[in-house]
Amino acid sequence: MNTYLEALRPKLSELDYEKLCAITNFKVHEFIAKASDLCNPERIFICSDSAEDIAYVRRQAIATGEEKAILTLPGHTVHFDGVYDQGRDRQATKYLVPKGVSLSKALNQIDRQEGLAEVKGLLRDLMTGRTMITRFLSLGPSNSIFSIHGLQCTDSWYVAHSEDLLYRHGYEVFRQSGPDMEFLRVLHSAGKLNENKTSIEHEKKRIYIDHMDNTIYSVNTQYAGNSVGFKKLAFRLAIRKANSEGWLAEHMMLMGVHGTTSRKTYFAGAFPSACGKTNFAMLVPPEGFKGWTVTTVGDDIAWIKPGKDGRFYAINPEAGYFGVAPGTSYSTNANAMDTLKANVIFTNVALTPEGDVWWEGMTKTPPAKLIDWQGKEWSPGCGRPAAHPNARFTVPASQCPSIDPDWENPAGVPISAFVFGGRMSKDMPLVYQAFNWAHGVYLAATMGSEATAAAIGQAAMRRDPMAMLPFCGYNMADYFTHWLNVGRKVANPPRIFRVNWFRKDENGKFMWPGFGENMRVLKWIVDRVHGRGFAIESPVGWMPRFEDLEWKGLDFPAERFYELMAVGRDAGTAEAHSHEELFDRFLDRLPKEFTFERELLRSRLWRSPARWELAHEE
Ligand code: GTP
Ligand code: SPV
Ligand code: MN
Repeated sequence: MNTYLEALRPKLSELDYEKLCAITNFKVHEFIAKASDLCNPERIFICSDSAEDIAYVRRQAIATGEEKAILTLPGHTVHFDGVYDQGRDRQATKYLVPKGVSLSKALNQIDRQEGLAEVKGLLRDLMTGRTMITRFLSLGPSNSIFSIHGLQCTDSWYVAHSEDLLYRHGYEVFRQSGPDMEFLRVLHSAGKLNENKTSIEHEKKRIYIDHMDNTIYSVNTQYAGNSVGFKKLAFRLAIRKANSEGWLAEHMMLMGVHGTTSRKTYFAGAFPSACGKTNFAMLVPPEGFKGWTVTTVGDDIAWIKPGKDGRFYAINPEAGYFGVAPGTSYSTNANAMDTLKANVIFTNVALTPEGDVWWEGMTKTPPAKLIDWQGKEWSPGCGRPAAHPNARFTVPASQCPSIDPDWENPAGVPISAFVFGGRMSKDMPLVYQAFNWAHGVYLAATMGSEATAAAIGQAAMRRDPMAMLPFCGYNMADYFTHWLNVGRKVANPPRIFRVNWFRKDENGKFMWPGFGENMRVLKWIVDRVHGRGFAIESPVGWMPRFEDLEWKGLDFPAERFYELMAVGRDAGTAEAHSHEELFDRFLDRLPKEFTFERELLRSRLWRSPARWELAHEE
């Protein structure tokens, strides 16, 4: 007799009891029983992959008030998070480590016993009177060597519904695989809610990662980045697993580009949160690119493994997008807008009097009256944004018109280049290519970016190596070494590029039109990858001349392009100097190559004129 199953029985319907019995993995029963013991829900709902169960979760999200149906858009709902719950919370997110162990000085960590006692204390009896929903999910396509499975227990129908849109169903995998299948575990409670069904005890928000037990605890939060365990929390566990097994789990979008003559070329790109991954992955080629197609594989996370043919292969472990709404419009990202036609949860957006959604940048002129993301009346010019800057949409990837035909290929897609880009309003050129793998890893590791709304309380300019600083659950220096090593192991590692769509002129205006026009940069990258594109050696890397980019359909003066590409010697030297500050934090284990690369950068800058411009080279 399985005592866990028997203990759970009184809280399960007959049908749900059967669903749970059909899974023979004893660890599943154990996790759910312990979660139930701790949180004390009134009942437990076992969500299978059936359409009926999935529809029930969505209906409950609306019935409980966690989501509201949008009357003008059938199939759409909206959910609001609390004022203090509008992004990933770095303060509240901690790694549990045993006594005397440190994963890294730079990480937020807490003694494992102490942390477990604290978070379990907060979770105790928190689901009283509520239903605990259990969701079985698969990260990655079915039958893929990449895929990892997960189980989340939550008292939030909104979270359970979001997971349905973002991940592949996994109940059948759990049912069919025997008693030994490994899986990730997440226990979440939204905690005390107000009358709007918003978590209120934000001082008691905790997100604890127990890598020793592959378990995540999340409490008193609803923001999906903190509560949907398989988004950025399981990602942290995957990063550690990748490190120990010789592959890469990255904060990257994945896209394919098909030109008029070339084969399809796949790219992986890391841009820090709210710096353009979703938009780049869904890029709509502008006029002048007839015959070119861009396809989307993923917009946030990529798992990358060396293949037998000397190339890297990547999959998207997710099956949906949790994308930034502000700035998304038919002119910036038509693919995203068309993806949003059905089955969407909007979060923290503004509502029109008709009950439709709106966010900054969605239309040129805002509606005359809105209810803002905090439920207050809003009119243009009132001085507040109507939607929160980190307002988002949650939507299945399969609805994206540009979805790549191979996005679910269990073997992944072959990667030809890595593109890294932050949000830099000064000094950082539009595009350049690394001289070699080690230099490329250095460029990626020193990536800087200006603060965005995706995380709470960021410094104005921060270094965000590979866009991974918020997520990497071990020493960053070891992570850099891991990157250098995986590149050494494959015969043909991807080429590495740095891009920056966000340089501003003296009036504070973006100098580069961005979005679809990024295709011009992308085409040069495709050309370089296939050994066709021309480049000049600059102090920072290989750069295209004006005539190396395709300009058909865009009136962009050469002088302006050269301004965008200029490298200031003093600014470059200051930049190189501040790399030192970054590396000091990880000094104990910093790869030697990084010291050499910094020295080489300084010497190239020392030899360059005060303002290095491509035009001078001609
Ligand atoms: P996360 O989901 O947080 O990881 O973000 P992301 O990297 O996917 O960023 P996303 O594509 O959602 O873009 C974030 C913000 O940057 C949005 O407001 C976009 O409109 C804006 N953005 C994206 N690409 C460009 C661009 O090429 N130029 C300009 N000016 N803005 C851009
Ligand atoms: C990010 O912040 O990078 C996101 C959103 O993609 S979250 O799910 O909060 O991580
Ligand atoms: Mn992200």
